[in-house]
Amino acid sequence: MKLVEVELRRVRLPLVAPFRTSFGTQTAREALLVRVAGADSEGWGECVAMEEPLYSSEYVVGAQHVIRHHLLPRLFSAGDVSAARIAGLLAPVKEHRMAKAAVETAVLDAELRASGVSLGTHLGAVRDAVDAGVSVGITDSIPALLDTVAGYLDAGYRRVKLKIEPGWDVAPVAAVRERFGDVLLQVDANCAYSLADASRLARLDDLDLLLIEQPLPEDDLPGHAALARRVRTPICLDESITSARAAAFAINLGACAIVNIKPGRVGGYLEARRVHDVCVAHGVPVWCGGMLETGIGRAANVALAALPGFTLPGDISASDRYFRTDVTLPFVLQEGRLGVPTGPGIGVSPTSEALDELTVSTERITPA
Ligand code: OSB
Ligand code: MG
Repeated sequence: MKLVEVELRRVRLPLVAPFRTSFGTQTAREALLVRVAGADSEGWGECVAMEEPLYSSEYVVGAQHVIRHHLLPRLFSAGDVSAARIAGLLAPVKEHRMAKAAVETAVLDAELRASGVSLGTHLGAVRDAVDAGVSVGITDSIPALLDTVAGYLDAGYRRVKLKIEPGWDVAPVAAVRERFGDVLLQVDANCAYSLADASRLARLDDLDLLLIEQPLPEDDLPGHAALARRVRTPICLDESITSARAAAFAINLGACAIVNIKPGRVGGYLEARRVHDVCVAHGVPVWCGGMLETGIGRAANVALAALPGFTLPGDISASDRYFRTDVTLPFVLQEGRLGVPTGPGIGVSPTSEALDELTVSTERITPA
């Protein structure tokens, strides 16, 4: 397609409850939506960068700047762009994967809408619904955590992930295991530990966790490999996995036995599929991570999670776990699962009422 106009729309969605992790507390999701328009097609993508650069170096205002000033000029001057060519066209710009992913997704959505093919079908989905997991933030007390988890299990979630950090790990996780029996349970540290904490993390081994996600800093693959030799619980990487090549390297080093795939973190859904393929080839299970997406990003994540290698439930929850009002029609749990959209492209669009209510700013960019 030839891009005629690109709209960068910042939306702000209050969270139904604060979400606390080792890197900070979120009370709202400020998201960047990208709409691309061609002569007779349009498509949507969501940039998953957060408001501040605390999960990774990208952040929403920076992503908007890089899209406007460094990514779009390359696409405008390329003439006819297809999603498959975008990574190559944008390769001169270092990193900024979340920004690149949002643009590539919007173009891919426009192409698929024009040809009437769903993203799930395009990527190779083999399921029409995916198991929903829920990521539970750090709370003020163990009783508060137990109440929160009880609510999610009542709602039907099929797997629970607890955020941990030094000072909030063995005791709360043990309390959840004790109270809720054989629920599928895992933990996520967002880089908050060091190798010196290996014996502490090994105390989680008795709690039958599916995995420990990203215990050490993202650049410490040797540390994760050493830790993996000292704990029985499988190590899963999130922040460290920035590409299919990074995944292959980490797996070969013994730094992880499971991979969390987040399309934004690896530069888009096409690279995410390659990460999946590399992991499947190595016998490494994958699951789809989340970044508190609106319905736009969620729709695409559900499609990805329907690929065959996604054998563990993802951080893909219903809209009401995050927001009172989503930008799309809400994703709703059905027996602990979310249906894969079947319409063309990502299969959903923002509703104009929600956009009117939630938009903070709109920037429209046309080729010079
Ligand atoms: O590390 O997986 C993470 C949210 C924001 C940034 C990083 C992470 C998360 C989550 C929430 O764990 C996943 C979700 O429900 O979207
Ligand atoms: Mg994580």
